[in-house]
Amino acid sequence: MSTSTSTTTSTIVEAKVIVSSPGRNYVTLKITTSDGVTGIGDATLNGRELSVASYLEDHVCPLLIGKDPAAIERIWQYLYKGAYWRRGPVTMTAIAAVDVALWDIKGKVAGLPVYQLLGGAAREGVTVYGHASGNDIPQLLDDVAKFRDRGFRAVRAQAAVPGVAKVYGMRKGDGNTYEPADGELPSEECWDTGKYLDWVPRKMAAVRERFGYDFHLLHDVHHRLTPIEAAHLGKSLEPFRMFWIEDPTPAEDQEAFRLIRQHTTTPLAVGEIFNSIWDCQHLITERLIDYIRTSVSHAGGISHLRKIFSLAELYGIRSGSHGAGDLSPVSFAAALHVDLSVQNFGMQEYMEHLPPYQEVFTTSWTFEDGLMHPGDAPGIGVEFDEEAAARFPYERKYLPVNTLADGSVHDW
Ligand code: EZ4
Ligand code: CO
Repeated sequence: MSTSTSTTTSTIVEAKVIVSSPGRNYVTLKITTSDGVTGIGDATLNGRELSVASYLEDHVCPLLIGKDPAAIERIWQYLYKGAYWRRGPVTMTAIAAVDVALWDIKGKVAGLPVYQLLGGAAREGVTVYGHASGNDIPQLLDDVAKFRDRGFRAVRAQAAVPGVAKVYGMRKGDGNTYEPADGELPSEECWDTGKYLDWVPRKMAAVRERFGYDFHLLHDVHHRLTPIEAAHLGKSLEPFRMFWIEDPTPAEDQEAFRLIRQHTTTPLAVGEIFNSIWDCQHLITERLIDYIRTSVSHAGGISHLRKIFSLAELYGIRSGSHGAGDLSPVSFAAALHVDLSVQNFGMQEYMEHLPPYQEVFTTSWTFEDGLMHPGDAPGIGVEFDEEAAARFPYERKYLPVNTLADGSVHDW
C-alpha cells in the first residue's frame, strides 16, 4: 500500500549518519531526496553519541528509503509507534534528527525559513542568556560584565563553591565551553550541598549589588538538591529576583516540584533531560513549574517540541529551550525557529559553540542587542560540510561523575 500523503513524487533516497568532532563530538544525520534536496538533523547525545548513531544507521535509515520526505508527522509516528519500544533519550534523539532534517527539506523545497512554515515570527527576536562563571566573585562579576557589554539581556551565573574542588558550570581555560566531557574515562567531582546552599545567595547578592536589576539573572542547580533543600534555596534567592532556577531536583520525580513551589516564589525551570511530552505532562497540567526546558534534539524534534510548548501555553507556562554547546548548531538553529514562532516563548539558552565548529557548520543566525534570529535562508539555515567533518574524527568523551564526601554517587 502506498504511504504517500502528498502530491509530490519525491522520495528519500539516502540517509547517512556522520560522527565528527569539530571542537566536540556531534552526530549529524543527512537525508537526501530523489530531487537532490538535502536536509540535516542533529542526533548528538553527549557522552553516548555512538548509541544514537547506531540506532539511526542500523535501525532507522533503512526505513526511510523510499518514503515521502514531505510527510513529516507520518514518518514521526512510524518511527515512534512503529518501534514498539517508545521514548528514552536514544530513541527520541534519533527521531528528532529525522524530524529536523525533514523540516529542513520542507523549507528548502518551499523556499522558506522553517519559522515561516511554523506560522511566522511572533516576535522580533529570541532573548538568549549567556553563561557567566568564575573561580571567585570578582572573576564572576568580570564575566557577567563581559556578557552585558556584548548586549546580552540575560545571564546565567555559576561560580566555584569555596571548599568544593570541582563544580558544574566552570569553564576550563579561556574557551567558551565548561564541560567538554573531557576524558577517555569520566572525571570525578565531589559535591557538598551545605557549602553550596550557603554560597549561592552571597554570589547572587554580589551580582545584583554590582549590576542592579535591569537584566535577567538565571542559575542552574543541575539536579543536585532534595525538594526541601531546593525550597530553601528558592527562598534564599527571592531578594535577587531570579528569572529562574533550573533543574533544582532530579526531575524523574515530578511531584517533588509541588513541595518546592509551596515554599518559594522563585520561578522554576526543568526539562533538558526529558524526552517526550509524557515527561512534562504532570508538571505542566498541575502548574508545578514556570518554564519547560525540553530541547529540539532530545525531545523528538521540532514537531514534538511544538506539541509540548502548546500544552504548556494552555497553562501559562513558557518555553526555555536547552541550548548547551553539546547540541550542535543544527539543533540550536532549529530551536531558534521554534522560539521565534511560538506565542509562549520564555528564554533560550545560548552557549556558543567551540571552534573549529565553523569549519563544518555554516550558520545563518544573527545576534543583535541580546536577541537572536535564525535568519531567512530556506530550511533550518545551517549548512554541513561532510568533507570538512571527516577531518575531525570521533573521540570518546564522557561527562563527569559526581560523588559525595563518603564516596557515594550523587546526581551530576
Ligand atoms: O549539562 O548539556 O543548562 N545546561 C546544562 C548543560 C548540560 C549538558 C549535558 O550534556 O545543564 O550544560
Ligand atoms: Co541545565
